[in-house]
Amino acid sequence: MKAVIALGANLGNPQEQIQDAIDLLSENFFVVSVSQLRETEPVDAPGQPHYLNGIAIIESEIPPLDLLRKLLEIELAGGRKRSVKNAARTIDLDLIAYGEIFVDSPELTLPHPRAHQRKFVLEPWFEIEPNAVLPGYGPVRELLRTLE
Ligand code: PH2
Ligand code: MG
Ligand code: MG
Repeated sequence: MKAVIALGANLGNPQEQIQDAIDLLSENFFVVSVSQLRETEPVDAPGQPHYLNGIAIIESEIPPLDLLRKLLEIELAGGRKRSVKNAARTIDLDLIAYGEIFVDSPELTLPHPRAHQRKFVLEPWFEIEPNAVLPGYGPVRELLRTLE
């Protein structure tokens, strides 16, 4: 199954931290593709530094919660500290979609509940997969159009 992972960082050296996270992803999974990284305006995070954002698509067959835990492990390796919601961070790896799996648990919601509203997720995803569909929400192309 393909898993779509959003990459983000806005503290320290975002470029380097995202590259390190991609390296760790590729030690654990087959990385199908990685988008360009782009600087984006912080969303719901007033006064923070700009983010660097991108998307990685990997191939995986492990259960969704195991995949989530692996992503959290990679975040920890990248110096991620958790404080308040949406605090600035050295590295953020968000599981956006995992095949056609739907999950609604306290630990994980799949697909990601806010991905359909976030250009910083949809634009890089569209770049590497123009025909992508966000399960339950529709084609990424259409979602982007409604955000214009
Ligand atoms: N992540 C957030 C909150 N706001 N804004 C941008 N531009 N990029 C992000 O990755 C981001 C954000 C919480 O995860
Ligand atoms: Mg996030
Ligand atoms: Mg996150």
